[in-house]
Amino acid sequence: MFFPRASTILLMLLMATIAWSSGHGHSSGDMKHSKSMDHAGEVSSGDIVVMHPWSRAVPVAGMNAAGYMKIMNKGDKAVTLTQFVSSASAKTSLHETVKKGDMASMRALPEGITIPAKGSISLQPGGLHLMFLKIKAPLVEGDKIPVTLKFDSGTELAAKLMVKPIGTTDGHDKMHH
Ligand SMILES: [Cu+2]
Repeated sequence: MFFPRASTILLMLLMATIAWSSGHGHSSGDMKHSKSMDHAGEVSSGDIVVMHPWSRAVPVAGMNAAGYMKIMNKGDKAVTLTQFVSSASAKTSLHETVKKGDMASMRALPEGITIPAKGSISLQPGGLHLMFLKIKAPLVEGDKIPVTLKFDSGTELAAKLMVKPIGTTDGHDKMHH
């Protein structure tokens, strides 16, 4: 009885491994490797390209978190990012950080964020950003947060924000520059 059972378990493990690797693109299973391969995290839909989507580790559920990326519009009409959707937080919002003297505060952008024709915008610390209001679970370095961006053109784009260490200010992986 032992051998058939053991081989069944082995078969299941093998199948799980196959499912895992096919679901993870060119992942070698090596964490260090997959991290660098996902450096860009670039995705596109229609005229819109999202580059380098990232977030920052947040240790406690219920806190807010920010998301950053570069968004390019290759089309010849301006497009407005109206909303983003994520299962990572109870609510989401588009925000801008505004500095007055030494004070930095955030304001919501209910009208969305417009990307000019043949242009791009950068969501980055100190400026425009996605805001996750009350995250459901801590954001852990190396996690990828699924986010769907919605545009007034009807374009929807699914991106994955790479979670960088606490304290990261530009999201760029120094190893690759
Ligand atoms: Cu904010």
